[in-house]
Parts: sequence; structure tokens; C-alpha cells
Amino acid sequence: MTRPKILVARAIFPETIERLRAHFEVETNPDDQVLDRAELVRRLAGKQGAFTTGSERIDAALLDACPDLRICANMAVGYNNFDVEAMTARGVLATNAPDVLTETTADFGFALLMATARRVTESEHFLRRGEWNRWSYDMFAGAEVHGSTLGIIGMGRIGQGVARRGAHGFGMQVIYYNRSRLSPALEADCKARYVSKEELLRSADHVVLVVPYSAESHHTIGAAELALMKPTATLVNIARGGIVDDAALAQALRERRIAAAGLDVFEGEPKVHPALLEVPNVVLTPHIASATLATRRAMADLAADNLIGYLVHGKPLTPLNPGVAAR
Ligand code: 8YV
Repeated sequence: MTRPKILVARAIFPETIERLRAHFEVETNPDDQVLDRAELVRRLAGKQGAFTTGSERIDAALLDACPDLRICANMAVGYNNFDVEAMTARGVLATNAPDVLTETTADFGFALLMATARRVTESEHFLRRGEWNRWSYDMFAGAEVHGSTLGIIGMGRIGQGVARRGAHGFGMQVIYYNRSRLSPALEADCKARYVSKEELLRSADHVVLVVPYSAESHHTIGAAELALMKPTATLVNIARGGIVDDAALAQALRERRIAAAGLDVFEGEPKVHPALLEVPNVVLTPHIASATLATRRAMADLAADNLIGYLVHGKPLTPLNPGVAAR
């Protein structure tokens, strides 16, 4: 019996590749090049499965050029690199990697909030430049975290993780805005109060964005929303580039219309808007919110399990378009 063929689009853990090799003929990308459209199509020729990351765009044109493809398994919870509608129309299964990264990503959201509010990187740069030569009463005085108001936009699993950390660990008043309201039990668990987006922006001391990217969530935070925020407030984005208008944010930070921001994701990443690199009051990290070895391993294994589950046993674990598997 011939074994299904798959492409692992980027370098991943050797142990995960070994697991995949037990079931499939596997083409890998050991040099870890980011594959452009033409190269991705070339390597996917004759493959039934693709192990993808956020860097591979799977859309109608690619699918039409890869008629053998039956499943794309994303090693990410976010899947804005997938055109799920086009995949469903062509009978291609889409899977993502939820749950395994929830707590790790919420930890990082909190790390970025703390670093932003307490000016951790800005003050470290000052020290490294050799500028620290005396104490002064307001040196790098930041914003209070404990007891302050935490506003969360996007109250899915990761948003709830951030809320619990804030409410239970730091005694914060948590308010949230989401497309749909949480159940009373979940609201109680997160000690979170549902408010309008406008009220959240006006009253939060720290705003954390954890909303999935889509056409509707594009520029959820732009100049108008930044103008509603307190001049002392901070903004953290661990969601996706494009949720924030980075140019408008850089301007607001430069003019101190908000106090500071912490960004793990950027419009057009890995490029970063040059104006953001110029302002001191922003903490910048290279999309690492899920990056612990244990969590990245769990994400890779879940993507692999989806490929094995579907192509070998007909049962994917975390399908985005389950109707395709049922056909
Ligand atoms: C990934 C992420 O590292 O899961 C997500 O949605 O943003 C990150 O955890 C990234 O997308 C690479 O696949």
C-alpha cells in the first residue's frame, strides 16, 4: 500500500518529523526557508497533506494548483493564513492547534503587560547605554498594575486566561468586550464584567487585545479608538498584526496620547513599522507569545496528530471545517 505524501513546510522538531515518517512519505524543509507561493506549489505537487505554520498562505489559487491536497494542518491556533471557505469548497480539510497554547500565551500577555506598564525594556536600554548614574524620584515611574482596571478585547480561551491572571493574581477589575457575552459561570470564574468597546477603551488602565484576525477585526484599534483611551493607559497586542493600525499607534505613542504599548505582532511582520522602532515607550517582541519549548512541541504534535488522524484514520482532532471529514 502506498503511503500518503506530506510536506512539512517549515523546520520543526526532529521528533515530530520522526512521528510523521512512521505514517507518511515526508518532504521537509530543513533549511527553514519561508516558501513563496511558487515554491510552495512546487513542493506540494503530488502531496495529500501539508503541515503549515502562519507563514504559508493557503488560498483558492494555491488549492487550484495543488489538486491532490486533502488536508492542511496549521501549527497555530490562529488561521487567518487559511481561506477556509475556499478549502471547504474544494474538499480540503483545515485544522488548527487550539488549547495547547492557551495558558502559555496568556502568561506572555501578562509578561508584556507588566513590561509595558513598568517600563522594563525602556529602562534596561537606558542602563545598557550607561546613562544610569544616580537615583531620582520619578525615574522610569510607570503605571500601577495591581488593583488597576484591565480591559480585554477578545474573550476567547486566551483572553479568559489573561483575565484570570489579572483578577485572581493582581486584584484587577476586569472588563471585557467580545462579539458574544460569556456565560454567567465563565464571567464569575474570570471575575469579568461585559462592557461596550467604547466603555472599555475609556475606562481601562491596561487594554489587552486577544481577538482573532479577520476583515471585521482589521484595525480594531486605530486613531479614533486610541483617542478614547486614557493618556496614562497602556495597550498590549498578542493577537495578530493588523488588529492595530501600527502607524496610528506609533503616532499616539510619540505624542504621548497613551502612555505605552507592548506588541508581539505587527502589520506585515516580520517587518515592523519604522515609526514604532523610533518611539521609546513601546515593548517589541518577535511573535513569541506561544514560544516555550513544551508548548511549541505540543502545537507541533497536535498538527501532526491531525495529519495522522485524518489521512490514516479518517478522524482529525481539531478540524475547522469538520463537514469535509464527514463527506
Ligand atoms: C504561532 C500564533 O507561533 O498560534 C498562533 O496563532 O500566532 C503562534 O502561536 C505562529 O502563528 C506560527 O504558526
